[in-house]
Amino acid sequence: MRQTWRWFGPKDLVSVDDMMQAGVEGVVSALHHVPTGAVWTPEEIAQRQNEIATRRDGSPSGLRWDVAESLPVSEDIKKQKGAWRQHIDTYKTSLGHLARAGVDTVCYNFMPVLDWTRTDLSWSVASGATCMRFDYAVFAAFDIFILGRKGAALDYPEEIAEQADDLFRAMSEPQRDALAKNVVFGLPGAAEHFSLDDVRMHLAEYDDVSHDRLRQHFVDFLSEVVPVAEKLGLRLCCHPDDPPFDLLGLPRVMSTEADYRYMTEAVNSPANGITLCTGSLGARPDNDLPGMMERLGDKVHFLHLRNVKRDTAQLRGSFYEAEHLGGDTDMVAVIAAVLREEKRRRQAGRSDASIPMRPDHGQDILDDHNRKAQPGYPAIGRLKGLAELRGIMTALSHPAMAGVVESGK
Ligand code: DNO
Repeated sequence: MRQTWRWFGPKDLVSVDDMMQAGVEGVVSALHHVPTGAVWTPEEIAQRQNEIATRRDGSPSGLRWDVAESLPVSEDIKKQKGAWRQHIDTYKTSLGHLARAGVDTVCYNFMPVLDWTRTDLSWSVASGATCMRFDYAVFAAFDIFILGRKGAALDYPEEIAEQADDLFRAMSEPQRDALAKNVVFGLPGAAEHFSLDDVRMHLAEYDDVSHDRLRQHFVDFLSEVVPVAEKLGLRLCCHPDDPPFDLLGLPRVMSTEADYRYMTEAVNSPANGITLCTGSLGARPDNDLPGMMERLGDKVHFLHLRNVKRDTAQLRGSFYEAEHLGGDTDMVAVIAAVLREEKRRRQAGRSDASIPMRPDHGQDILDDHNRKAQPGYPAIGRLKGLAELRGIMTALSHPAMAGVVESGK
């Protein structure tokens, strides 16, 4: 595994120098300031590469930009409305520019309107650390009462809708505003910043987009961009829905193993791959992460290693972002499955035998509380996650463990 680290660019409060001290081997970044649908130009790409390659004192960092996350897919492409054909051309152009610059792994997602969604960006756990949380009843309160989406109450189990009612009544105006902000404005690095009216307008645009239709639009998009990526020697990798179930009446089509199987088979190419995000997928108890890595591993081009603790056994429910080894996903089993996949690749002579991973998110601990970097991307909490994951990777890669890792026991 190649140990990478997400960097939001020069505005990131965690610097290139910081990530070097965390011992990372490569960098994940994006041109967040370029509006979705516009070309990532060679000049802008070169500038970001240069920023990554340079320490604060001007000396070389030795780091390179390995993964683009995300090259965003426009709403027009997802809906097949407006400028969608032009946006697909733009996407292909940006892929060409990235390939020529040597950035060969490109992550994206296909979630309508909202990317990852949380109700609390700073939720306290017993240790005094804070983390992000998705509370289903609080989210329902936002949807039914703050956003006021028509028919929203019917999308929730009765007891959740009742809890949402109580929660909403107990909230002060500032608390309601803060919740709306967490849900719609809290996305790290998002180019767009939505108001509630923007969200309402976007939702209305999806009135006639069912799951099947969104899935078809996704396949249409892949049919266009995957052959281009394949020729360029790129690896595209789709990030799962987070959380992995429908929100706000919008369809979500990348939430399960079956979804991944469908999309990788619909356009079968080594360039059409997966970002296995154990945190996003792990919010659903029916996603067996070690098994998914074992079965889909061949197509996994990028790993987000993160853990969540679920409140319930329901398919849709609340969860919080646990420590990397502390949640419901068996991280040791996932890493063992990754190591087996890497071994298969080495034996097959594949050039992508070392899969880039990043410690995804992290709890805010110690000095993170003062630094206040991007939600989910603290310096120390992430470093702790990386150190723990690295420990497992190192131990399981030791010759003494060879038999154990290979037998999957
Ligand atoms: C959240 C991230 C996501 C991810 C996109 C990929 O922390 O993992 O925002 O970058 O969904 O397109």
